[in-house]
Amino acid sequence: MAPRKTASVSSRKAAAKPAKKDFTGGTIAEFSKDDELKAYREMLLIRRFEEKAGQLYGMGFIGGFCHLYIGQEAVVVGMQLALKEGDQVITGYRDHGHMLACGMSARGVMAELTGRRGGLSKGKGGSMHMFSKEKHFYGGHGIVGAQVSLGTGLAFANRYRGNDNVSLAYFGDGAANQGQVYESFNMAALWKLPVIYIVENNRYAMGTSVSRASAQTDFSQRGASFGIPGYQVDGMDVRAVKAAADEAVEYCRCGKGPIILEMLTYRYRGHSMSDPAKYRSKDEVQKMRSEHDPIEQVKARMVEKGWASEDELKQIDKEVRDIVADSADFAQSDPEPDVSELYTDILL
Ligand SMILES: Cc1ncc(C[n+]2csc(CCOP(=O)(O)OP(=O)(O)O)c2C)c(N)n1
Ligand SMILES: [Mg+2]
Repeated sequence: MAPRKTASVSSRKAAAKPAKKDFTGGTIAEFSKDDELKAYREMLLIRRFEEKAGQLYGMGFIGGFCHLYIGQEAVVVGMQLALKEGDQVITGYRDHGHMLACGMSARGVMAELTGRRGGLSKGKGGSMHMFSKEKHFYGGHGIVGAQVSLGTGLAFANRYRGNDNVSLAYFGDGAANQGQVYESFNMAALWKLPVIYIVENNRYAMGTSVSRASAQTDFSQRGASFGIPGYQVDGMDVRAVKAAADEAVEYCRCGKGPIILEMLTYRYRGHSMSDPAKYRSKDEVQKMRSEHDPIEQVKARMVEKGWASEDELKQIDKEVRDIVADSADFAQSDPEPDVSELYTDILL
């Protein structure tokens, strides 16, 4: 068996200049003050949005499924920082963070959660099914693993059209065990499709830990038999994600084919809104929160470097909370779709 690779993509270039290492041994991007502030604001928006969504769910405003992304914010925010206009994103049902990172409006996402007219799917898709052609976001999918095939199809379309866009297909550690993932890997490698497969390894698929369900727990190696390179990345550090994203995007954009990034991350909340949480201890969750929280890491760095005072950070938090509060007000006051809309935009 090939030796386990634990370096991030960027470590391949690390020979010339010793770079700072994250806990996987990969390099981390140097962030300027503006980079840190941007990452902080965007991750905080996702965190506060999800906290509010959890509250609205508890109050009965959101029906059906709702999967929160709290804890995993650095993954989408770091990846998004490496994209250019036209690159596409597709993911599963834990999708609110991806949509906000793609620039879709907080109002549109929240109103979709509450099933209102102003929601991104006009109130008929719900938490797991939202799309934005304008922001190149292709969902939002409830069928575990299906987005991997669709994301491969997006890459095929880019190749066919001869543009240089890259598609990002996000999926979980559980989804990584689906058969269609490997059919996709085969085609993507065969045709050198520009797709980045991002495995968000948050250690659990519903209540099943990775070690109970996976024979090969190093997901970065899942493309080995197709010759797809893969790297593990500290998915709790937005700078490590950005460094890996930059190199993966460059690799795909210049026609070398698909690449896998395994993001080592963690979800703080339950799988969905009802989760007895018997499969892990409170200490485990608390340890991740206190030692690896992606937002606290940025905050601590900025304060230490004197790039932002506690007051300035509080002001950012206030601005973010205002956006979220506005989205929640809208999501409660916007009307539900008219009954006459029941069959519009629906495939029968
Ligand atoms: C094809 C299919 N099988 C099973 C399910 C039920 N299901 C929903 S989420 C989930 C776990 C997926 O876990 P993972 O891929 O690790 O994603 P995470 O929830 O951790 O983000 C399962 C089995 C489904 N929705 N679709
Ligand atoms: Mg998982």
